[in-house]
Amino acid sequence: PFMINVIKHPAFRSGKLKTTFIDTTPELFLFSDVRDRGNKTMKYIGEITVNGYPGIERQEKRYYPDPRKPKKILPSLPEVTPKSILDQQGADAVSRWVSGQKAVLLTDTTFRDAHQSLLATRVRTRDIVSIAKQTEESIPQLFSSEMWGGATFDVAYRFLNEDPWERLRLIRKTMPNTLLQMLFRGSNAVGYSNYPDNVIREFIKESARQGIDVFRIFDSLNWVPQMEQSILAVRDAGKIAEATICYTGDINDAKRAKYSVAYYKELAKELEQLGAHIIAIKDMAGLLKPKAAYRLISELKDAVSIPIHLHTHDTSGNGIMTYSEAVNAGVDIVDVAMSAMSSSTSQPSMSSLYYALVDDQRVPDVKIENIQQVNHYWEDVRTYYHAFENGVSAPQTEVYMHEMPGGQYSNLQQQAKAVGLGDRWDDIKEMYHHVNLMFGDIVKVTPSSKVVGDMALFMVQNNYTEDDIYEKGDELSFPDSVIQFFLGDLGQPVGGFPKRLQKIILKNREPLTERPGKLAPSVDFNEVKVSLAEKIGYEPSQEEVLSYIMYPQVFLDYRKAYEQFADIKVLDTPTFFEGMRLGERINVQIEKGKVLIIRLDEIGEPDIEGNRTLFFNLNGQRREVVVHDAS
Ligand code: 3PY
Ligand code: ZN
Repeated sequence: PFMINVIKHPAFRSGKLKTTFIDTTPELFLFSDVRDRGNKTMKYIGEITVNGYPGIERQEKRYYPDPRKPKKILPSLPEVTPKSILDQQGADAVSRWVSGQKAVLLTDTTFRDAHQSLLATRVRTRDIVSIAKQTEESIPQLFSSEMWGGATFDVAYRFLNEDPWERLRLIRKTMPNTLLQMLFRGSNAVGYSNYPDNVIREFIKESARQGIDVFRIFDSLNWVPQMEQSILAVRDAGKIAEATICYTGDINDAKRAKYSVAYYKELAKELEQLGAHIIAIKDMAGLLKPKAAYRLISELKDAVSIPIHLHTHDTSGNGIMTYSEAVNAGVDIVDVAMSAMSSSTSQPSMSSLYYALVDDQRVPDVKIENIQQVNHYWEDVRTYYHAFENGVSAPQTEVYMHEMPGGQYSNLQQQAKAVGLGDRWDDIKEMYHHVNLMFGDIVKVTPSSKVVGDMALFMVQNNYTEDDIYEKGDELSFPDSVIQFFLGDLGQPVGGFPKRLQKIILKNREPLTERPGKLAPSVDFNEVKVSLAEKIGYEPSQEEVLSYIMYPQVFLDYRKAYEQFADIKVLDTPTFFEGMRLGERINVQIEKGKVLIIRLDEIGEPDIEGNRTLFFNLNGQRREVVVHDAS
């Protein structure tokens, strides 16, 4: 085909072909490059069209509207933005500026926690970047946009065939005037286990270099030593260290004395001492009831002099009321999401909060008309992800019983379905509550929440009761995450481990009492770089080395998929998840000025090996793709 193309070229036909032909006609190479991309893209589309997207049921592709975009954005330029203060005067100045604001400030979680909590973290870079510029223009007064970290890092590579670093760079470029915020799991960074201190420091340095301004640093057991290194690294990078208290229990319930107001105040003071610029209250399950919010925020405002940033989930349906009380008590910043991506297991709605406070002196300084237009986009885009909806369409007050974080709810449900326990979801929630008590009532958030979830699944799957664990525990092989937790690999829980259960689970192994990161030998980045280079065939960047350290197999699988399908983040989302309909035509812009026009003409019957031939038309030429039908 390359030769045919050469022969058809006007310069060749005119007979004026010179030896410099190749040099002066680079479009021929573009052509072969486009063709190669086309083949890889059709291979992906063929795979999805025939076999469906992994993890969801294969289905006929639906018809989706083009998402609505804001038509007329009302200008609402603030004099200064927190981003300009950070860049010009540093993190302490941002902290002071926040404290001086009368209106409550907002963080928009639409790009991170909202979809992690509603749609199993599946929202793709393309759908975020498409609205990023207009989001910034519509709400330039945001304190920050939470758009990275948590589960998004892992899920981007593992399920979306995307590079999370590239997502960060693209959003950074599109939203230059907004503080970009990430969720950072302290010693676990963006993973599920502890990493050596030098990995934590290097990860923060690289994320800051690529555009993160605010690091919300938490530890899944509220163990302060696990956050210290991260706070220092963020300060060294000149960025904002938002040190975090995870909220669990109920400060107004005398039976949950472990997690009292005094406990939270002590924690806040310690974190301020360590150099935090802001204290975050991370109510990851949405357990902070309205009156408790008033009390907690009031007392924390007295205890520390830095701003308080409140994060909650609306699972119970009480989120706006909790925020309203927190605003009365003087909270500085709250986390909200675009309405279409809010409520239930996600954050409360930005526009609901606006209207709830509209006659209040602390009403957020935003243009509601702008927010509503951006929201139209999300109303449409959310429909692309219908297969990942977690089924929670109404308030779930039983969250006060099971205490499952919003971000875990949809993921654990998927996990349960995957092991055939979909119909026992109510039992799993009940068991989750029970396991928490067996573990001594611990803080439950990634990764400690995963330990509780794994144990609950294990017990429900095998029909074990609590008594079974104590009586037969010596012969049982517990899930790895549970063993690691009791070994102290995630750190020390508040009040220590329950000794009897720890003995049963560890058998004869000795638990750690020190900080795991302190004992872990430093990683030699150069050594990793060399061994990774051998595996992927080129010299990796520092960000790739970091990704590989955190997720070795996931990263290698991503590279393999990339070799096979090239960069498929350019595909529109319906095609990405559902493939193509017969006769459908799509345009795929692979770069500026390079478009693949792909039409699916025919899907052949499977041959004796189960392979189907799909006939496509790529930019006017007929092409075949063979796909194995796994059904
Ligand atoms: C995460 O760590 O991913 C969370 O969102 C915890 O709430
Ligand atoms: Zn959250």
